[in-house]
Order: sequence, then C-alpha cells, then structure tokens
Amino acid sequence: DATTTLLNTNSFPPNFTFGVATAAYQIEGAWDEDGKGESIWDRFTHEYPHRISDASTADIACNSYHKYKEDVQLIKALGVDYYRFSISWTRILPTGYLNNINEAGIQYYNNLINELIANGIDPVITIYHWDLPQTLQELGGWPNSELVTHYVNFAKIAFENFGDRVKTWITFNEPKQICKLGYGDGSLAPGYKSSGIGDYRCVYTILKSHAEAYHLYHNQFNTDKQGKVGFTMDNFWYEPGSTSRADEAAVERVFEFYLGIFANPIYGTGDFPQIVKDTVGNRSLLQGFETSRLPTFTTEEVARIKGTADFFGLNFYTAVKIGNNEADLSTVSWDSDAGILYWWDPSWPSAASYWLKVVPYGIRKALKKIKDTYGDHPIIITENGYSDHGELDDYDRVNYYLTYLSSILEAIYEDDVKVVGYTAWSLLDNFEWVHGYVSRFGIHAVDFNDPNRPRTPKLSAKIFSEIVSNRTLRSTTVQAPDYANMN
Ligand code: GBH
Repeated sequence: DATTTLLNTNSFPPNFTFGVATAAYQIEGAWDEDGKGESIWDRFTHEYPHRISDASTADIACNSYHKYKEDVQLIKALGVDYYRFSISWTRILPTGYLNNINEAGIQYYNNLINELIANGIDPVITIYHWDLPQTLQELGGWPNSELVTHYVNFAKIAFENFGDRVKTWITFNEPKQICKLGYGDGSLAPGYKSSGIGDYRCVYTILKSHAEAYHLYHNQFNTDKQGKVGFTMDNFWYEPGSTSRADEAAVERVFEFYLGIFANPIYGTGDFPQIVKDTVGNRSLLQGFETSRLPTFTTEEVARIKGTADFFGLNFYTAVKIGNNEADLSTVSWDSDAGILYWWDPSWPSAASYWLKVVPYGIRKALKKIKDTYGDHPIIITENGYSDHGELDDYDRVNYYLTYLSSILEAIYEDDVKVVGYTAWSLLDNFEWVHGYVSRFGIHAVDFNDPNRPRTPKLSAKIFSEIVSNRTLRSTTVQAPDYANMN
C-alpha cells in the first residue's frame, strides 16, 4: 500500500483557502493584440533569443488571452477557492502612461474576473509580475524612483475598474528577482548589470511604490473594508554550509539581505535592516563612494512604509546552502555586500530547474523564522510548485506537493504559524522566463506544438483537487504502482 506518514493533525484549518496561480506574460500570449503595448519581456525575448534556453518567446504562450474561459473551467474543476493572476500593464496602458487607456485591455480582465466569479472562484490580482512597459524602461526602469508615480497610476486604474469585485491584491511579485536579476546580474529582463547600485535603487523604488499603492487603496477604494493588500516575496530556506561560526553568521546575513531588505521595511521597523545599512554603508565608504550605495529612507518615508501590508505573501520552493565569503572590497555587488556564497546540497533531489531541490522541511522552518522575526502576520503561500519536463503521470510533482503541504501543516499545528492560504504554481505549463518551455510547472499540461494549445490535467491536478475537496492530507507519499489502489 501507499506509504503513509500519520500526522497529529492532517486537516487544514476551517478557514484555510486554496488557489492556483499564473502570471500574465507567462500565459496570455496575444502580445501585440487589441492595442497592447510592448513590455520589457517582449523586448528581451525578441531582441535576445539566445538568452532563453529554447530561444522561445511568450508571444502566444498558452494563448490564455483567447482561452480564458477554458482556463476558468479547469480552475473550477480543481475546486479551489481562488485564482491568482497578474494584470499586464501594457495591455491596460500601452504606452505605460495615462495618455492612452486601452479599453480592450480593461475589458479582457473584466471578462476574466466576471467568468471567475460566475464560477464561484475569487479573483486575486498581482498588480506587477515583471512585465514593465518598455517606455518606462527607457526612463531607466525601477532604479528610477520616478516610477513610483507611474506604478501608482497603473494600480489606481486597477482599483477603479476591478476593485468592486477583487478583494485581494498583491502589489509586487518577487521584488528580489525584479531588482537583483533584472538590474543586478542582468539575467532577467531588462538585463541590466548594475549590482550593488542599480539593484538597490530598484528596491527603494519598489518599496515606495508598494506603500503608496497600499495607502491609495485603503484611503480611497476599500470602502466596504473587505479588501486586503499584500506584498509577495520569494525566499529559500537558508542552511549553513558548515557548523562554523562564520557560516552561521552568513546565514543570518543572507536572511537580512535577501528577505529582510523588503520585509523589515514593510513588516518590521519601516527601514532597511540595521546590518544591511551598516554593511553597505561601510563598504561603500571603504570603496571610495561618497555615500552609501544603499538609498536612505527619510523619516517620513519610514513612517509611510511601515505596516503597509494586510498579509505576508510568500513564494517558497526550495532550500540552499550558504557559506561565508570573505569581504572583498574590489567587487561591488549585492552578494559581496552580503558576504555570502551559495550552493545546493548534492543529496537533495532536483527538479528540472537547477535551483529547485526537494527539501520539504525547509518550508516549515522558513515559516517559523518569518513568524519569529516579523510577528504573527497572516501568511499566504502565494506560490509553491515543482518543475519537470511535462510528464502527465507526474508522481514527483505529486510527492513534492504532499510533502510540502505536510510540512506546512506542521508549521500550523506544531509551530503555531498563521498560514491562511496555499497557492499551487502553476495552473498551466507556461513560459518559464529564461528557461522558456524547457521546465514545466503546470498541474495541467499544455501542448505548445498544437496551435490550439490544448490543456490536459496531470495526475497532480487530480490529487490536488482531492486534497482541496477533503481539506485533508490522507498520505504524504504516493508511489507510482500503488496509486490505483488509493481510492
Ligand atoms: C517564481 O520565481 C516566479 O514568481 C514565477 O513567475 C516562476 O514561474 C516560478 O517561480 C517558477 O520559477 O536560484 O539564485 O540561482 C521563483 C524563484 C528564484 C527562481 C531565483 C529562479 C534563479 C536564481 N526564482 N531563481 S538562483
């Protein structure tokens, strides 16, 4: 029989909610249809095909722009409570500015939202999931703090048009990736290399943009008081590379430099963590800079940012080993400021994505660390998932979900962490950024060779829908030959 590990409590709490997630650029396609403008991801994939593993684009992707009704039926069949999707800035504001408001773009999201609600699914909107208008990149993109105004203008249009039906908002998805990879090492669009300077300016702009959108929503839109605004950060579980004091200290630093740099302003003191301010400030002066490379918040900005979230959004996938890296002043970068090196334990089983190792206990430990550091905020796991090469009998994905969900139950019942929701990434196989269509995260397969982009539920969709309908984990492992006997 299937191996079963019994938990003290294997049912999710009564108000716990389940959902599935996607992002606009990764699924919609229709990249230039009905008036949509060009985003930095359109530009990046068209201009630098060699930087995408399979030289692909998301020009068509899953074609969800045309197939959204079918997607809603897949979501409905799962029985989940909500669907987390993002809105494409250039579908709504093709120029990035207010001079052209594209009604067709607003109509698309109205249609999607109405279809979801008609099928009993709550819409959850991510306002920004990486597809900046190219026009705003021409201003320098996120390192330019003028983007605060433009972001808030976009958010306002979303609140005005969708706020009557959408009650859960995520201002940003994974700001660390936006800044560190987009403007630091240049591996994601727009591909700029300004680590230790441009990436920190990006962090500064994003935190201020988030805070302004939060205040705007609560001051002007949330009249029924039903709405919530949160912020979604990605975080790995960080493990010391050895038992040395130096590696233990490196783990404390990486937590502050990778998560605290966002979480401390919003969920903590309102400012960057002290160790981040001190380290970047000291290193900057030693390196001959006039002032710290890390922007400084004014007292007013600290007050404006502190406490601006109604929930803590967490994208969680994996663990990583962290080692101390001796301070090297010749390098200007976020990671040399953090003074860390990272690698993955070779004993951890790997997904198709090189960075995604299966370490289920990591999610419990990370949740506890977040609670211990920032207090008892409601936490929504806004993404969790596993990549393979598109198998329909995706036992490895099923076991990933079962073991991670079990670890989340331990966080809830053993560590008393207030986890209130869980979101599977992803509804569909989709455009996995620089990995194109090589690694697949969907619980539904998409045939990208067929112009109709047919969807097929994988085994994981079936198991996930069983968990959602029972609100209970019946086992933590499913073995291939035994699955047929489980029902
Ligand atoms: C998320 O990023 C995204 O929100 C989503 O759009 C995406 O499709 C999904 O997860 C799956 O990738 O590990 O330091 O070598 C996931 C977190 C962290 C994955 C950074 C890629 C590469 C840099 N990402 N990682 S590193």
